[in-house]
Amino acid sequence: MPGAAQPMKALLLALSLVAVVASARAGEATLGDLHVGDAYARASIGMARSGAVYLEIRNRGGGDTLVALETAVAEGAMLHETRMRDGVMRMRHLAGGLPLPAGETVALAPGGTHIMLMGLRQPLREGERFPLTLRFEKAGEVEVEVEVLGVAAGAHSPGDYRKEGDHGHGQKMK
Ligand SMILES: [Cu+2]
Repeated sequence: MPGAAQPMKALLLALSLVAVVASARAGEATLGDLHVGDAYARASIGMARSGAVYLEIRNRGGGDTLVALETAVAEGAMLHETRMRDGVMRMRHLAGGLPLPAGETVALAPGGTHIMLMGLRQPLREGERFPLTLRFEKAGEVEVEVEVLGVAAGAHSPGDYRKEGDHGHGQKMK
């Protein structure tokens, strides 16, 4: 049946287009040379008033800085870095923003730099999504849909500041 192949091909093409559109929406956004990907939050526990968002930003252009964040689900959203000091994990506000060097990918991950949500207005439930606005010093603003994953999501990720060209997991840049 030579005639049957064409409709099938058309159907497969349509399905793959749907898949592309869907993956471009969840947890991803593009603004000029900046691409935000893998944006997710961990589900909040009980009545917890804080949460954390992780994502990565690929910068194909010149250097920029992530300077501010805003979301409807929390009273405030700010950049934190996590550091071990005297054997204790401490979080520190990155007051100057997060530098995005030209041509590099900066990854925020559990145990490292993260976006802290303070004063949650609602619990973050697994499977839900919420919008987060990122403001860059030069590029301007972009909104990304953050996916809420499980409470321990990302626990095995390689950590902070992965650079492009650094292949495979478990290789940490120092
Ligand atoms: Cu924090």
